[in-house]
Amino acid sequence: MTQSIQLPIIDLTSPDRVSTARAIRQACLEVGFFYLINHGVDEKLFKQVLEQSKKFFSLSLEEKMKLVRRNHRGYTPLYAEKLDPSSTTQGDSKESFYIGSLEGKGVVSNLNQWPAEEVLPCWRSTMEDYHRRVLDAGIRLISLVALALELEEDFFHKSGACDSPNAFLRLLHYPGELQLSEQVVYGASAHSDYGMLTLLATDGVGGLQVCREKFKKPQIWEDVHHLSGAFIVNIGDMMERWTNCLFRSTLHRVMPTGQERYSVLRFHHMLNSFFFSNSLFYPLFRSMHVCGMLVYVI
Ligand SMILES: O=C(O)CCC(=O)C(=O)O
Repeated sequence: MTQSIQLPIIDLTSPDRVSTARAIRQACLEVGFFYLINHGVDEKLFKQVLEQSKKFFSLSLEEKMKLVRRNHRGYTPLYAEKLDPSSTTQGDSKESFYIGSLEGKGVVSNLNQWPAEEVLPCWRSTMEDYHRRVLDAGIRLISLVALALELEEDFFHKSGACDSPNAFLRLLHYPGELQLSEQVVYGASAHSDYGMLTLLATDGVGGLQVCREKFKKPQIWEDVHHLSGAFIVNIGDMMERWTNCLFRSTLHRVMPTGQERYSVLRFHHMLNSFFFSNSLFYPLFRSMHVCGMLVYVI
């Protein structure tokens, strides 16, 4: 039987920011996952997002394929993705819809695709509202992450990293029927996220699992429970790299449960100019030295 993991709970409104930052640090060192509560995104809005997401995925395949993914935005059909390329099974049993940043300039502006208003009224405005509100929560969280790294609270903001985040909202639908073959068909096969932070909200149906020791064989997977109203936050590869593996980008997957499942992810990546700027990398690398965990040498 799979064990469950007890993730730490971080309260975004706690007035004691020093203790909160300490708790985030501990969570990121040990698991790379935590629950975020009091994040300011209204439960009612999340329910509307789930409703609208259900409406989109219930459209005919022909209708959904009109918005097939282009420029990393739009619809991806069932089995079209396999997050673990080493897995010998067919593609992942999920369909998804990607919405890129709303604030893009130049070549990235207006690349998002939207269902027509007459097909799904209020769909676009609901998604845009949610996208912006989760961005606000993410930006507040990033200040605490800076503190957790023993950096100035406004480190990421001052360096311009939050000005126009390269952030994606991703709607997911796992249809839920179990295959009657020998092969396990994953909802989402094992992977880590490549960005900085991910904020995940689900409809409460289980299936999410984490593997704390990605290099250990056999791998041990633990169930992550739903906590009503909370985001499940995890660290991505970019943050793991910035912190020289101090913060962990943990392997995770979604197992089939036989139940239909909906989830919504918001990925926070940072500006490319931030990522490639050595002068900005340097303070993070120095802070790794303090922890005696130098792995990458620049
Ligand atoms: O749907 C979920 O609970 C997680 C999905 C996920 O990890 C992903 O798509 O990167």
